[in-house]
Amino acid sequence: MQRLDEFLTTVCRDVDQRLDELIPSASTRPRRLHEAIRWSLFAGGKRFRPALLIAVGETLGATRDRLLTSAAAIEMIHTYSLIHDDLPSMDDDDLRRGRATCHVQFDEATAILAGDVLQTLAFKAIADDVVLEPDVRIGLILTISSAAGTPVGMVSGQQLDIEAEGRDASVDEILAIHSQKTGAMITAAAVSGALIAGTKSSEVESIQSYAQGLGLLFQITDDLLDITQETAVLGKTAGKDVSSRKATFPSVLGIERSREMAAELRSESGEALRRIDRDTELLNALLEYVVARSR
Ligand code: GRG
Repeated sequence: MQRLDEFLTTVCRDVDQRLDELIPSASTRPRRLHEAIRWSLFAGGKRFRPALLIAVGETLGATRDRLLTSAAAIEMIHTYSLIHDDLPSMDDDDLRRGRATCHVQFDEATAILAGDVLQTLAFKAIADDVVLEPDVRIGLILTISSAAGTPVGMVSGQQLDIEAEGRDASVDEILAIHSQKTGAMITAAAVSGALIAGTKSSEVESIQSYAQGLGLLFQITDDLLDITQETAVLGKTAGKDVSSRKATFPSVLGIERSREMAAELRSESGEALRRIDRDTELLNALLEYVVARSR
């Protein structure tokens, strides 16, 4: 869809520009830290979470100027999670976004610190975002910190994921792991767009339902791509879930049932969008994008 392609192109351009403004330059001391952050951040990620935040915000009437810093902050937290996920003590990966992982290119200590400081810079950027009213900034910090943390956020989901490795997991377990590990930040991105637009609570609830389905759909597609796609296209090691005996949707449900579940989630998210009295074409197109993505 041409409108989505154009939208994603402008989002990548604008978010990268804002990230460049918010992150210390590579020549700022300590240079190695800032080089490491920039190595992982500007490595060609899809910018899906910023795109979702901006798509929701613009659909609900916010200007891009109000959305960009929060979109960049969400991407900083996402990139920190990827840097830490790739560490030897976690997934021990050497390829991410088509290049060497941060700890391989630099060293483990620098990668840990780069991840840590991406998280602190993200919350500082939101707190400092003078185009937003103070109560909106507090709402964003609460929403995003809850989604990134525990007890039902990205870090708790990562812990559950590690604990489930190498053994059979139930459907309920897999849903808990992925709604926390991947879904929480995707939902927070969408809700943040709605908060910045000053949306009424009934619409925020519909956006939340849409994004919860979208988050699980994103993960099921990710699990299927790990089996069906090549390393060169993914930009990360294909087949890693199977070799590490990860708890994934296909490992628990099988490939066919995972595909059926993806179709059900797609339809439930579409239903949630129909409850919003706006032009939701872009948000629908993002659903299709997640179903059809190849990397
Ligand atoms: C280490 C605290 C901590 C959390 C790690 C997000 C995460 C939790 C781990 C990433 C591992 C992974 C492959 C998760 C599956 C779904 C996912 C988040 C994929 C990566 O996101 P994309 O596809 O990546 O948006 P790009 O590179 O395009 O940004």
